[in-house]
Amino acid sequence: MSKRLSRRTFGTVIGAAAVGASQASRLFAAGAAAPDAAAAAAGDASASRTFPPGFLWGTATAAYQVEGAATEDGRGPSVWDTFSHTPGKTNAGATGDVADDHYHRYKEDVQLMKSLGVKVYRFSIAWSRLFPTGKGAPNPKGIDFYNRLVDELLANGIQPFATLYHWDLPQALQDNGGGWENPDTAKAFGDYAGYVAEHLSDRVNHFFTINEFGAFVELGYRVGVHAPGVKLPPGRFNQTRHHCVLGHGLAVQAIRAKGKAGTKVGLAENMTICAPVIETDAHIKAAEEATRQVNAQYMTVIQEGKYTDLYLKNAGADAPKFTDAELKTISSPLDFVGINIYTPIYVRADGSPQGFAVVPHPKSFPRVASPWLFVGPEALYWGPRHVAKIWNVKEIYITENGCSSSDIPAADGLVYDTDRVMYLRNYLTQLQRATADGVPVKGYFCWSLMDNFEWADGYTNRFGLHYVDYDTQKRTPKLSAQFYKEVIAQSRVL
Ligand code: PNW
Repeated sequence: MSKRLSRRTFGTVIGAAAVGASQASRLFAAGAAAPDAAAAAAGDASASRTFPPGFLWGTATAAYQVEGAATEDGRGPSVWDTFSHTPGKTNAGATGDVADDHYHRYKEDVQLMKSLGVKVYRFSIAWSRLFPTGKGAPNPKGIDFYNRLVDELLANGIQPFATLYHWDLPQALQDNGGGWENPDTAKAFGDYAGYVAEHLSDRVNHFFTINEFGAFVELGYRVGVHAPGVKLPPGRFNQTRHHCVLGHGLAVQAIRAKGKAGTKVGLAENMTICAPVIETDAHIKAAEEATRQVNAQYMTVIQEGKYTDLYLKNAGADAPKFTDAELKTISSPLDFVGINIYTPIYVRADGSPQGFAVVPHPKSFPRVASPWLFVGPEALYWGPRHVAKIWNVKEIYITENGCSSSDIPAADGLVYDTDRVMYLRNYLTQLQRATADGVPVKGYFCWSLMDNFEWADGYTNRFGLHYVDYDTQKRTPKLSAQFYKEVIAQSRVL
């Protein structure tokens, strides 16, 4: 944050924490209940754990992970249908054919949200329901589903936040020119985005263009473990990255052109979060520079309108080809930035020309059920703080954060996911610290409302606040749902 903010809040935070400790020990010694939100708002010691007024609590899902109904009402196949139906690509051959059957059970799922008390819900729209082959004539039954969902959410007091692309590229676009390898896909994405804005922006005020370049492009087009399962050589791969950010920019422009006045647009990116190894000025500065450089191919070019010199230099002959007009489109101004945050990397200052070094996680670094998910709660402090400080962003949402767990129902049928509660409590503590320091985080979407199709991991590695029995489609709130419900009710870390 700015010097002004950090100096002003420094004393407040330290002061509040000191009072908080003594107040808490008095309360618990007396066996009293924890202080509630009213007391906190009145300046009680617990205020240090409270979120700002109007903070938006939510949950998130994505179309292919929950909807099912893969061939219903004219939906065309996406790259994830093809990939998951290819033997050996997903754990135990799992597909999203049925998933959580949310397409038919969305009303029940809205009630789960209502019971949690969320004010906002982030879902994604399946491009191939609206345009079965990615472009051309729309399928009216496609948008009908999202009309029903949006109306149901609003009728229950929940604001819809819609993501336009959560990885389910229409298969026809992949077959015809290689999907995002082809700049025509960026153009088709812009057209689709305009169509959605035209039809939903009377009720949906917030749109995210693309979810996680950092996952689907890398895993789908370089590593090949996600759809479409391609392993491109570096030059073609960097060009594909470029087409994806270009698609984002074209979608921003289309939403502005076709959406109702006042429609807000941003993205939901899993940028790499650079936490300083120790919170000294030198390491913090190194972490800020690292943030720009390690996110050069996506977030930095979107925010700054150019690729960093270091990115272009390292890519050499494999650097993407681009025009100034494309860079301008890519950096079209946004209303907000969404960041999906699960885990940090650690950065230290060093004497190298780039000024930073990434410190690899030791083998013993704690993780949860997903092997990539290292537990580093301070990611939820440094992520939004870097975005606000480096790019002067005024409206930030945490568009995903969550924890995978083994989640085995106990004898009483409930899931006591104390690991997820521990994870959320520690991450939210760091998010609250960010808001207390003046970082403009406006809302938080917990991933996920319910267990769902976890991509190549299939139905293992559950991330839900609700347990889903995939044989019966029964949803049961886990301990973490009870925890999150209390957090929301009091808008403070518990
Ligand atoms: C995100 N990694 O995916 C996605 O946006 C969600 O659809 C997904 O369910 C959620 O996080 C949990 O995984 C990721 O390997 C998948 O680093 C893989 C990675 C990161 C994010």
